[in-house]
Amino acid sequence: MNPVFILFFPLLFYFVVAKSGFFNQKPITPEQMSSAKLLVDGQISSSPNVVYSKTYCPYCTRAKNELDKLGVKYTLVELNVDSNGSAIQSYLAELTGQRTVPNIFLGNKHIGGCDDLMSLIKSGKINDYIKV
Ligand SMILES: N[C@@H](CCC(=O)N[C@@H](CS)C(=O)NCC(=O)O)C(=O)O
Repeated sequence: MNPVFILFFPLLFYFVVAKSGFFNQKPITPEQMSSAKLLVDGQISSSPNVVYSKTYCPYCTRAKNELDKLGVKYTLVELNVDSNGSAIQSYLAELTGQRTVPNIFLGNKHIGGCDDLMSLIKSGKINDYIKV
């Protein structure tokens, strides 16, 4: 076998698998989960519009831009910079059945992700959810 491949595969494994964080994810503690529940329940009941996002996620950027264009004010939680972001994401999965971001609530209702937001905008149904 070509020695380049002998070196290439372990390096590929290191960068793709080991660096992905798959093996060093710490389990979420019950305390982190209950504090995430308290936070999310509070946010989605006290603020009509909430977006759970990640700063590097292109779908999140698109959704935030569309809401900004519509003049919608929303509470923004960037899960990748929040110290309890993983627990919040897990609680959102329990609550909404959705694990991906953006996870969007408008008018105190869960509407889904970016694709769902775009469909609501396209159909005009977005007006049933937002009070600008
Ligand atoms: N169809 C979804 C796609 C969202 C999506 O794939 N988001 C990625 C981030 S860009 C995600 O949540 N990946 C899992 C994670 O970050 O935990 C939407 O329109 O919102």
